[in-house]
Amino acid sequence: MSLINRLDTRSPEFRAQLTALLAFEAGEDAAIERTVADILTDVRTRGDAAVLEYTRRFDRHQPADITALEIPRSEWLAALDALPAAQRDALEAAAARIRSYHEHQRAETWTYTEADGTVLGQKVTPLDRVGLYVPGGKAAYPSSLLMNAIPAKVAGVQEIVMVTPTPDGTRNQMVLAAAAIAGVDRAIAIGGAQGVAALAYGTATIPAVDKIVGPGNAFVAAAKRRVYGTVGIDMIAGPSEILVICDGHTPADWIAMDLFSQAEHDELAQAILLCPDADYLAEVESSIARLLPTMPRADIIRTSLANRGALIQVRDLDEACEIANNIAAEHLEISTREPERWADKIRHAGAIFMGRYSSESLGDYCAGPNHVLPTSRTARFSSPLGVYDFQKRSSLIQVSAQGAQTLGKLAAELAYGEGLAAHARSAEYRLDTGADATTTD
Ligand code: HSO
Ligand code: ZN
Repeated sequence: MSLINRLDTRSPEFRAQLTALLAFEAGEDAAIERTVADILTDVRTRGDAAVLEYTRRFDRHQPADITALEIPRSEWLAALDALPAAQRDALEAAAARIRSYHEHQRAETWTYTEADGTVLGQKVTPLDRVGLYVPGGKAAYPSSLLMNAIPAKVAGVQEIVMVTPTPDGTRNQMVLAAAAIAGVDRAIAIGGAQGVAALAYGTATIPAVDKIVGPGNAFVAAAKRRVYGTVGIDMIAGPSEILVICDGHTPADWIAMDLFSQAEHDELAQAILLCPDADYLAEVESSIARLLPTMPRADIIRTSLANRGALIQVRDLDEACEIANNIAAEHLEISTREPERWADKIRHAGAIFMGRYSSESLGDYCAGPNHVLPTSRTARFSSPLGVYDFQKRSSLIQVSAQGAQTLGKLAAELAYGEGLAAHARSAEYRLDTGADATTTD
């Protein structure tokens, strides 16, 4: 069996093969949905007592009471101090770069004044309080904590409440250290649907937040979907994806490893290479064969490449761009000469890595842009997580006495047309009809 699927755009079956390769349904699991619905209701009605019970049951440890689940700041600071110096420096340097990148995204309040003195605008306000879900176990990535918390801080969010399950009571030290660096305000050792419920509804000890962000398992995703509306949520992430467009002149090992870098996340991750040069594709395939056994996560990579990976021969780079727009990948590497030329043609991708030196892994950790990106073709209509996800807008309307004349007539006309007389009269009161149109200033 070959290591990775080989496709050719010239083949009559190509479109069908590509569609099959891209198909990914997160799917709703009825049993999970029922369990989650019950947990949400229980936490909503019984608060802390329910949170404590579920934590004891699912996380297999016996906290004395709910307050024992708060992870005190002294513990995060100790975790930070205990980190090997090189790791701490790297986390801090990455955090600084992520912060300065996101500072460019901050939206500001704006207004403009019309000729008659009417002022219109938009006031930008950060969310008050954000809940950050951090998974427990092996997929607890400190880098993801930075990517979620820092934009919220840059937006001006006053309080970030992190929840993280601690299976068997074990706390991930690098995650706690990252929380200290990112400026998280509180950390609570709860997780699963009960953690999401506590954040959405609030309990006596856990404050209700306005938005919940961060990745989680199927229970967390189902809980987030269900509390949406009571609170805001971020996107529900699918498996990681990398799409590489290469002109055939980047060392084949580099590209093979770039494909591995996302394939190693998950058996369902997707790694695809588009290239016009058949010899180069063969070279990458031999790099894959040679390098794969050296990888600690070889099993995951092998499954991911065999099921969802592909080396695709294209007619030319124009066709590669067209296919890339169709795939709308989470990450797109353009490993060619003059990458700007091809990037110009890309309309749909979560992040575009341009040139042979821009490996996706740099974006995952420290280039600066966010690594929380639209997956499963949602880059067609959505964007990377950013400061704008933690800011909201209010419209500003300040109508001058003169402006009220023109707008009042317009509004009244439309309001009578809709049969809404109070609207019309309210606007007409402010028309300068002489009689009692007096105000105090
Ligand atoms: N590539 C992942 C993010 C990540 N990579 C975290 C390493 N750590 C998002 O698709
Ligand atoms: Zn990654």
